[in-house]
Amino acid sequence: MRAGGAGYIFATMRRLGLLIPVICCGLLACKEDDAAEGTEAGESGESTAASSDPTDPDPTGSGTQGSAQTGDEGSATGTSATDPTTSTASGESTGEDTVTGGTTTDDTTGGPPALEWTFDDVFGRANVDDDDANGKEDWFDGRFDGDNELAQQVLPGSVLDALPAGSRVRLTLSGPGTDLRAWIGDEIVLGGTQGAPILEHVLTPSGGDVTLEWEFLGHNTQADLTISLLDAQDAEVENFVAAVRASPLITNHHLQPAEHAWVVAVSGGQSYNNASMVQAMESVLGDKLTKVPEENYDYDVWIQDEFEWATTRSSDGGRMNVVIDSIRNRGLDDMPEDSLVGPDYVAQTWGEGPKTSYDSFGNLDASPPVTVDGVFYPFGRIYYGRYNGEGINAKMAEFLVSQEVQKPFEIDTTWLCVGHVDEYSTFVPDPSAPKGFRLLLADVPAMYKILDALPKATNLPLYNKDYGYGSIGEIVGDAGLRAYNEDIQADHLDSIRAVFKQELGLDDADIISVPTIFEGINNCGAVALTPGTVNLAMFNFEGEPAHAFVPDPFMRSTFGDQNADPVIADYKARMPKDLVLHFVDNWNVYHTNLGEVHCGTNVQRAPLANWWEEN
Ligand SMILES: [Ca+2]
Ligand SMILES: [Ca+2]
Ligand SMILES: [Ca+2]
Repeated sequence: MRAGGAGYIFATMRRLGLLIPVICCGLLACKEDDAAEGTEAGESGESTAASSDPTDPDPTGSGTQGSAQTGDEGSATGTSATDPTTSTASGESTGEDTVTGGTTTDDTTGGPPALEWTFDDVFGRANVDDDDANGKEDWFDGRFDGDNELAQQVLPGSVLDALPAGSRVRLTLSGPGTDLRAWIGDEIVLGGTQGAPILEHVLTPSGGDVTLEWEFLGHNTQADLTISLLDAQDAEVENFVAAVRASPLITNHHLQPAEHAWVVAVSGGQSYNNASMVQAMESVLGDKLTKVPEENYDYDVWIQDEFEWATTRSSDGGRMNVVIDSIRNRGLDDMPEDSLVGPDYVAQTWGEGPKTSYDSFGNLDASPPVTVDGVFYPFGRIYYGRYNGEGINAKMAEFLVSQEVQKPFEIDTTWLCVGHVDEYSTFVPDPSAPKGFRLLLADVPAMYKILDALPKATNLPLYNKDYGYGSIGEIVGDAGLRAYNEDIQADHLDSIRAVFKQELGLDDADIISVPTIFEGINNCGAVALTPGTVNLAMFNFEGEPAHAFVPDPFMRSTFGDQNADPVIADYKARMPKDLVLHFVDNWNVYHTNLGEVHCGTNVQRAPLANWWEEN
């Protein structure tokens, strides 16, 4: 059976009459019983009407930055993939399809070389950027010089020129015909154009290569191209099925090298000032850190929440940098358009309607590569807070599911006030770990174990100022707080741990428990009381040590002396040795405003694996 709803294409390659099934592997993270994944999320119905005419001066699909997406995967392979088990039973016996006319004959007779009727698959990327800076997504522009999102597929002259006289080549497209198209020169020969898509094109070889240039409307668009050899009587004597696919949109995980980082610098006096944190980052990152001016963006420091970096890549080496722009739309809303978007850089939005805190991208993350029940996910798996229909916008979730390769899973953040997955989880690289990483998970008993062993008289000036706990003793002696936290562990964190283990194939050795206790906010939910040290910024640049910027827990009397902080000492002992830890003051600007370092930073990362090679 086929897997993934669309990803696997059994191309039938007949060579000298032998039927050889080939799996064209562009899709990862698939196995047979994944077949239902992602097949319902296509939105081709919305995208096709507006997109079909590249010369249309005012396509209504200009809203496709975000809404026009992949085709109906259900039909993408439904008509063309050849099941090898049924093909062999169809009566095509050895020798039956031998091409005659001089190019091919049976090896046993010692004739001329066999015709190899095989062609390259196409692994491109959607043309969603604006290379010509005309304010219009390039798919809607038609052809222009400098548009680098077209993927070439060459039908080699070495094959075409050797065909018997009178031969022709028929190209048949099956799949979401309006969401992709093939050009020969300035002519669209297949796929989306004005009116109905062109599904068939017959060409007469006239010497030399024929180059198809494929263009895609949405990410992860998939189709099959059947390349048939017709004899002088137009009878089919050979065919080959090539996969034609646009890159899925792939989000980043923390094992990918960082390329650049952003933080919003604020300096609103003593009580609203992150200068020491920013300076600590700058001393390590230098010009790889952009300090975003607060005044440009309404003093919105939550840059993790406004956008998420992702990439699409093509097998010709091309890369599109996609800023998934949240529907959060607070102060930083314009920042991607102001300073990130340009050729090969695009901002796209999925989802609409009433936005909630769940739509911030502190609530969207991806694990490092994992193997789960024998299925390898080379790009990890996406996870986001969504539980019983409450969580990240359904359209956003649907889109991420439709990209298939990072098979998302939902996890519960509804018990939190802010409601983001980064409030209790993150991943850090660890070369010494069995899987090369550790999952950090917030853990209540681990914090009480530290605090219960400390002198109760230890003063806690910052906790006193903002939470009314003047000492360690006042925290550990608050029976209500302890009961509340024990419930959080039993009711939420234990099951979250189980979900991570199941969905990512982890065991306890892969997980580091990170001491954290929460407080409850009336009619809202839980927030970290002790700074959420899972909520860290992972800055790991190629060829440099991995630096983690972690909220200073301030579990001490004297601010300046981090060596006197028992929570820091404990944290250092738990973390991977290769990680360089920086404890930064995020108390006033972030912690007491219900976020931490991760919420206040954003990182662009380099892709690692090639989706078209993995299987
Ligand atoms: Ca354009
Ligand atoms: Ca382009
Ligand atoms: Ca481009």
